[in-house]
Amino acid sequence: MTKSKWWKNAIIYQIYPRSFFDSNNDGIGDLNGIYQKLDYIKNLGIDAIWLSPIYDSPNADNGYDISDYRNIMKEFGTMADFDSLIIHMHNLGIKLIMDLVINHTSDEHPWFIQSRSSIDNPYRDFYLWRTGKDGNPPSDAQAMFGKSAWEYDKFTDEYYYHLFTKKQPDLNWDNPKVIDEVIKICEFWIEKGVDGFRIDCANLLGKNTSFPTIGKCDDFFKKQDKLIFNNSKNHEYYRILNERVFSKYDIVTFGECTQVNTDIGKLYVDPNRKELDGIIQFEHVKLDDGPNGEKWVLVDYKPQDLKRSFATWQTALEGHGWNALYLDNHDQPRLVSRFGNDKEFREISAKLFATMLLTLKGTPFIYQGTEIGMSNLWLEFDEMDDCEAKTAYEENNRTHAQTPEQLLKAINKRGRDNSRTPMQWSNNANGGFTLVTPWFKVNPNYINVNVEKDLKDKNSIFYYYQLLIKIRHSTQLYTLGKFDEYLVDNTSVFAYTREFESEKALILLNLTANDTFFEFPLFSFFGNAKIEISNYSNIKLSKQMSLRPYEAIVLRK
Ligand code: TEU
Ligand code: CA
Repeated sequence: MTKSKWWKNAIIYQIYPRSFFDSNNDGIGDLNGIYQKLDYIKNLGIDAIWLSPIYDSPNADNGYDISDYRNIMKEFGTMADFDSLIIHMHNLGIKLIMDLVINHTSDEHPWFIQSRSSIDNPYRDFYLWRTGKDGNPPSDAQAMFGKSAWEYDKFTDEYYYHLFTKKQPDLNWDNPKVIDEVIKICEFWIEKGVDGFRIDCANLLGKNTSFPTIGKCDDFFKKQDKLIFNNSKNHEYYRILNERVFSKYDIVTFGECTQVNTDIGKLYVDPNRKELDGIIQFEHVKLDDGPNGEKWVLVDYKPQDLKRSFATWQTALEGHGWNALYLDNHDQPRLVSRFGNDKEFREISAKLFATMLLTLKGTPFIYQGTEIGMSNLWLEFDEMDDCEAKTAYEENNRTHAQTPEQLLKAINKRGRDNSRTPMQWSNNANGGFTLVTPWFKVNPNYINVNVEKDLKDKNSIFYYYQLLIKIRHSTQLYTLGKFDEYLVDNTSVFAYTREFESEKALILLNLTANDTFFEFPLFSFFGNAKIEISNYSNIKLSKQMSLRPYEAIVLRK
């Protein structure tokens, strides 16, 4: 079939259902809650929603541990609720992208219950089982959240492999029956009307299943590189999935690929290779990692690295594949706290990064709450929910790698709980998310940062996003235009043009909290251009120019 490229023009809104809106006051967000807020999402200008997992799950990793791919988690509602949600979305012209978690299942999935029951069970090979070595795990492979990737199972006296928590056993993609089952799951949801998939852990499915010894090395990622990241088998799987299911429908596939550079990334999304449509890569969300790729460190990212990272991906994928653009999501801290300034420049810096997100090439993903500038919060260890943070805490208790104070600071800076707090709808109790005690702490700043307030203020972050989206929808310039970078060596100002047929725009972004002087690029051409949008007023263009803290200007010819 000929596929339309609707997803190139689309602005996607990510919903983490547990924290979006609680419609029945049990403290947990749900599908009817999303239904009730669709007008709000439509008003923002959104074309499609990516829904984090809503399938049946014991919630060891908030739904990223699926126990039934064809049922809705009870707390979120029923299949009938899902059916009315998707009908209503489609009536409003909003498409639905489901999260496809196929690297692993829950240990409570019937396949795994069968698999662990005996060595000759037909489902045994759905997972990765190995015998231990003299009472030790089969290899020194480590899980993503720390600790061994092997869990001993007494029923059959063997170990199973899990890249995430021990409640998330990895599927064995070498088994063609696993692929057949995944294809059936895709078809089930496509028949229900979904418009695409965000593929979880997309570049981790294929593993080196001889599980060679990794040995001593401080860098977790380097260490596991050959074992789990970007195994060439992944490409084979996507070609099969593409041929047997993706290519048959007008759907989009975005692959979440951690640990890819542009050379590898291109392979997943080069249209000629017929694998995936778009790549969600991680380079820019690792700029504040420690020197050995550590997550729990206190390192500040450098604006020039952010520039370089985005420019590299923009250039490398030109003509070779499609980017997903994001600055935060349910796994990342809030963008204003991380890349901007969540104190005196919260609104201005939120608008600056909105400008960047919506003027680069690729499909922009806006994470719930980012459109009103929601920020990180402070949590004590006993208030945390995220399994990754909890594992880090337990591990640190064992190894004493950091003082508890250092670790607490680091988790509060980088942890996933930051983005998972309930959506702040109003300044009513619990931010208007629920009438009862919510499942998770609400950021206390909901009094000042909430949807109701933004909707009343014409200068709000919300309306700035709305305007940017309108602008992006009014032309093909920002969707298809070529990207060219200027002021490459400037450590503060990210400057680039987008060009499509006779249209051209210059984007000037001061990524810092300081006034910044620079030599205006292409002044003779853009010096008299119209200001398409800016987060400041009173702009005077000149050849020697200065930008105010987090100032963003888009000039259009
Ligand atoms: O994340 C996959 C992933 O690559 C992890 O490294 C993730 O970035 C982690 O949060 C880093 O600290 C996906 C999901 O987005 C995540 O929520 C799940 O926990 C994970 O898969 C397992 O399903
Ligand atoms: Ca509820």
